[in-house]
Amino acid sequence: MSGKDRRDEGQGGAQVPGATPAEVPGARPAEYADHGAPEAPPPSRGLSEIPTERPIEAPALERPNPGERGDRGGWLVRLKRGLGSSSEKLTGGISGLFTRRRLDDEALEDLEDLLIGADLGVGTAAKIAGALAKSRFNQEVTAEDVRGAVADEVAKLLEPVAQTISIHEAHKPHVILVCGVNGSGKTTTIAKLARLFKSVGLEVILAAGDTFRAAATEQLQIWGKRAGCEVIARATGADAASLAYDAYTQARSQRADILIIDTAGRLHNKSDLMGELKKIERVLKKVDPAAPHDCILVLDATVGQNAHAQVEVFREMVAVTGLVVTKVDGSAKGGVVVALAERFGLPVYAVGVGEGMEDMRAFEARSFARSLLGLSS
Ligand SMILES: Nc1nc2c(ncn2[C@@H]2O[C@H](COP(=O)(O)OP(=O)(O)OP(=O)(O)O)[C@@H](O)[C@H]2O)c(=O)[nH]1
Ligand SMILES: [Mg+2]
Repeated sequence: MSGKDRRDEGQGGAQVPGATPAEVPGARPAEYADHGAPEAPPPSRGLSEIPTERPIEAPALERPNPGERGDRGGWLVRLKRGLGSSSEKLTGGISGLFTRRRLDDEALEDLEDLLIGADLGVGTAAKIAGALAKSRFNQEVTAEDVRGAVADEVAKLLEPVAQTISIHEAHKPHVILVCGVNGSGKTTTIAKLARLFKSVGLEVILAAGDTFRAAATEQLQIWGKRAGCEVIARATGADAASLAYDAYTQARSQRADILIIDTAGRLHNKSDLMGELKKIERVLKKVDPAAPHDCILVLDATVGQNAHAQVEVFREMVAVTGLVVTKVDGSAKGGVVVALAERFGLPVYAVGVGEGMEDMRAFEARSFARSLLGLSS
């Protein structure tokens, strides 16, 4: 099947569960009362940097200098290692196709198929092939030329989604709901975010909204301690929405800057659990209709094509504002990040490059694109 044939087939997303969330079990209506109109639109404080090779205004954060080898090398090496399997597929494939070859229709179609095979998505593959056709049609090209040109196009596609999370100070707290499937890296990402926010002097409270497993609460408490954040938790089996509501009112009364709410990992095809997530969102809105102010979907980069279904279904349930893509240091299927950018256009706030609290970086379009094509930055 050619790339062109595949273009009309869509991405084959999973079924969206038609969840009709029930009322909060054991809800206490008086406490769920509306706290009045939302405050005047808050000024946006650009928390401009997830720790990255770019300098950041973060007094407590060890900041890598832009030109310094240490961190830059470290992060790029991990990114390259992580993207290794996708990168090999692409670079090997391109080398196989283009040992001096005229960039005619057939060559473009072969390239398009290769890009689709590397998870970049049908739409992206067509765009890249189209851009190459425009600039180099019928020219003789080498594999190097093609890799460079593809990397440039991928970087262009990624640039609009390479954004940082903006914290609105006046929200007090800015509420971040974190969701994703089991084991995608939610709790670890929360720890990384907490550390980052604390490092720029913001008061952060964490809510252990994964009330299903005692171990989940303990895990967040350990991370909270390390990051120096209060963790609001309840007994195992407590209602997650109720906890989220109470955590929000408490964080509000304490004038915290940020509240990050962990949630249980849920399979996107389990409608009851997805309904529960919707319920959490709904009770937060009783305090402030604009809450949660951010809803981060955490995606494990190693899952490949399944990420499409995850984004699709979580977006049906809650207003996802951005993505954090984790395990980019593992055997990541990086191509899918490009496909997601093209298909959904959701901001990618950060990427996870390890299990430690410091192992999060800004998503940088050019570095990512060039690593994906096996090129040095
Ligand atoms: N290599 C690597 N491992 C990661 C990264 N992020 C998370 N992990 C690991 O992935 C595993 C799952 O991480 P968690 O943060 O517990 O994931 P979760 O989404 O909270 O999981 P559940 O609560 O069970 O749904 C842990 O072993 C983490 O150390 C990352 O960026 N890179
Ligand atoms: Mg967790």
